Amino acid sequence: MWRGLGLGLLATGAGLGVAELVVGLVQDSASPVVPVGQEFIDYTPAWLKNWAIEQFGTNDKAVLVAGALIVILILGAIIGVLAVRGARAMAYALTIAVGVIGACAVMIRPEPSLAKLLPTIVGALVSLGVLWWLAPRPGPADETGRPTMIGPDRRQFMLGAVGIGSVAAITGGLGWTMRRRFEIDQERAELVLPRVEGNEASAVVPDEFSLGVDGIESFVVPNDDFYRIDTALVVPQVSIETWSLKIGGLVDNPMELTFSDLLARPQIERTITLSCVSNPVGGDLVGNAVWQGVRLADLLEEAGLQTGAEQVVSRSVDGWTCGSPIEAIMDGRDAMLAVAMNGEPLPAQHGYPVRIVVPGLFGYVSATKWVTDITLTRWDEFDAYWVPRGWSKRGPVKTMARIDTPRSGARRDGEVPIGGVAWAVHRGVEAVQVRIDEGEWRDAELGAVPSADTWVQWVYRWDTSEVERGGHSVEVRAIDGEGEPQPEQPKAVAPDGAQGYHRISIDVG
Ligand SMILES: Nc1nc2c(c(=O)[nH]1)N[C@H]1C(S)=C(S)[C@@H](COP(=O)(O)O)O[C@H]1N2
Ligand SMILES: [Mo]
Repeated sequence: MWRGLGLGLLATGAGLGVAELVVGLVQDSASPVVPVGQEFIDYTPAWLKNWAIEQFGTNDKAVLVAGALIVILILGAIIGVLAVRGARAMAYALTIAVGVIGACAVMIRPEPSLAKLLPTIVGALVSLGVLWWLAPRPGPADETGRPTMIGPDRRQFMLGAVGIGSVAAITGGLGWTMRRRFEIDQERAELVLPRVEGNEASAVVPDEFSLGVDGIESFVVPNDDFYRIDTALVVPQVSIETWSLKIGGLVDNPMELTFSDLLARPQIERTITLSCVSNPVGGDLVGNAVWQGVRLADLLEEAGLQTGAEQVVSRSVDGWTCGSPIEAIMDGRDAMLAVAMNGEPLPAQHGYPVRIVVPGLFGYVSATKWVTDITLTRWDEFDAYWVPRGWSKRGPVKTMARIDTPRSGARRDGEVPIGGVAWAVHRGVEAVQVRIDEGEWRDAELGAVPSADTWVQWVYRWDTSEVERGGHSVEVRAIDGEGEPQPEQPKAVAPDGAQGYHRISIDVG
């Protein structure tokens, strides 16, 4: 009896779990649970419906889903008992019947489709599989010719149960998390952001910052090409309906803002280069985008910073943390709570609906995506996520120049445009210099920039007509706005960012 109950619940749970995973993976597919519940409602007598609404109010949807689940699990338990009591055919038939009812419920809802049926079909097959595997079934006849039963012994059954239970829980949880991405896509597509004062059209990317040289990364990197770094296995799906930001710790007036509170505040728009501390010399974990949002300094001012606050710890919905020096946020630069990237609401993977951007700090100490909490504290009070993992507490962006074109090893002759991008975020780039075969440093031509917070395009037109045929080394360095040249000594990315010259070779011929 208990074994039958357990088996039935496992088979049903595994079916529901895997079905949920399919819902999370396949856009436009549908869980059978809600439609079954809906059908059930349509046939519920009015008095019961009214009673339920009175009792549960706006939770009636949750109650409905719970009710449908309970009914399905009870059926599953009955099926399990049938299966261990020798009525296996009956158990299979009932499982299929439940699947068919689920499928019918899905199909009579508006806009039926095959994709919608998929989770129900897969779920029913998984339930059948579990029944077949864990219920005793007839084996070959013994020597006296009598039928025998085979199936898992007690230990195998327990192991199987634990395994299947875990699979059900994991697939169900994962599916449930992932399905929300389809809902967030919809919400994000419909979201209209407020205009930025003084901006006619948002995020127009002016050509004036481009040198027009083929092969150099575009001045503003489109959202789809922007590098992505985070610890999230599944991109968090955070609705503006439920999002809020708490500001607390060493402040006089702790506050909590909703998304509409944030949108009601004055908006700024700034072009800021974001880069990752793990970017190797010459790497592409760096990008430049136009961010719209609210100045963080104004908010912290309003919250009433207390003396002694040194570190601004921000936390994302998935528990990731980072700590930024308070000076970097309060010294007048445009640190912001960003809601838009290149004229669109933040893409989910870049932190929808709200992230932090601080010009001049590496991402791991500033750029919290899906941010939901800001706590003012001291340096010795808290170590953020990457600090105990061997990374520096402070991470100012290092001055760096990168060669984008030509690719190393390319064969060229005549006039060769050597070009790329260089950044010293918030200090600005004063000059970029190129040297061939470790000769003299020669100034490259720089593109225009809107501020010291962005990278700059550079190009050096190398005349190779007098140059010996064969391989030549090309190196580049940037000099920041304080006149400080980028250091030559190579360093690895840990603990506070790579260092050294980007170097390529060009084959003249
Ligand atoms: N919630 C959260 N935010 C995060 C991270 C993270 O792991 N989780 N990684 C940070 C790091 S290391 C970098 S470099 C930037 C990258 O931002 P992007 O993915 O939008 O380019 O996000 C930062 N924000
Ligand atoms: Mo990073």
